[in-house]
Amino acid sequence: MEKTLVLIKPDGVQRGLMGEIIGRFERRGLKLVGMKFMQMSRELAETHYGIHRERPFFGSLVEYIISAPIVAMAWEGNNAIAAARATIGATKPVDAAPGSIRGDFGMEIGRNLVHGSDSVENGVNEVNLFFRPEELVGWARATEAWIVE
Ligand code: IDP
Ligand code: MG
Repeated sequence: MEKTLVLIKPDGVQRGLMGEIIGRFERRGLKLVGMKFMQMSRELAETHYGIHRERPFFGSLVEYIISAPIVAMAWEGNNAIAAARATIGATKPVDAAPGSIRGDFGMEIGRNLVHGSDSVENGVNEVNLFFRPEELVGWARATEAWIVE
């Protein structure tokens, strides 16, 4: 089953949007299999965003993501990566569709509220970066047959 790592970034936490953001994934039908409230270390941030190391915004991106607590979540489902990315919206909030998290709550790319894995492979790697195997919870959801045919 596909897994995606979703982070509520420091702006989402500081603005009191944790419940709102979690609720959107929950209502969508994704299944929560891991969650922790934490503050990222610089080392974890530089690893997580390592692909952007050479980009001009890398320094400010790392400072932003470690500046306050985040919520790290692992969500599971068929096409979990694509479903979560659509719920999150385009990277630039001004381009994000209304109804998406970034389209409803964001104004700037450097304060875009949420992270979501962008491929199946990165979903696996990012979930493993934030969660030990024993921190992931396999559970039978009572509503499963009403969400998955
Ligand atoms: P994504 O979060 O939609 O997958 P990526 O291109 O992977 O977008 O970029 C990772 C994060 O880096 C973005 O969510 C955003 O916080 C930040 N970022 C990307 N491009 C810029 C930029 O041009 N200026 C400032 N921050 C940026
Ligand atoms: Mg990305």
